[in-house]
Amino acid sequence: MRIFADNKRARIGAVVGVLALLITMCTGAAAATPTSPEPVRPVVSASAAFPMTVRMTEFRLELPTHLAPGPYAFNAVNAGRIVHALAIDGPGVANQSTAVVQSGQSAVLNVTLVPGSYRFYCPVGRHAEEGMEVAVFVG
Ligand SMILES: [Cu+2]
Repeated sequence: MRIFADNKRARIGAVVGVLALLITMCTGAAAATPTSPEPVRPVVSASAAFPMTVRMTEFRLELPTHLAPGPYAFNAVNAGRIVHALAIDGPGVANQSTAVVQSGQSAVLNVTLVPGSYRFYCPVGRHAEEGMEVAVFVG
């Protein structure tokens, strides 16, 4: 019984050691990123889309301008008074867009972002030129 208890303690010690190593590795990777502010990070699972709200008004898009690579589910919320939509253009994403979103409604756009520069904009009328355009750095 005593041997079993020691074994269990040793196994717990090993698990704690591995976790500490993983945390150190993650921290090291974040510290190596030269840009600031720190990117908004997706969930740990590489396959699950990270939900992120993009607020649309006249004439602005509100979202972080620095994101970590990974799959995202952008929830485009129309908080304005007229119709808008969310479109994304960049590496691996060729002008993907939600349908037109009515005032008070929302639509989800699923895209996977890779390191590089992206343009988030509203493709309705001249809304992008009016200010509904955001450059987002992924990395
Ligand atoms: Cu718009």
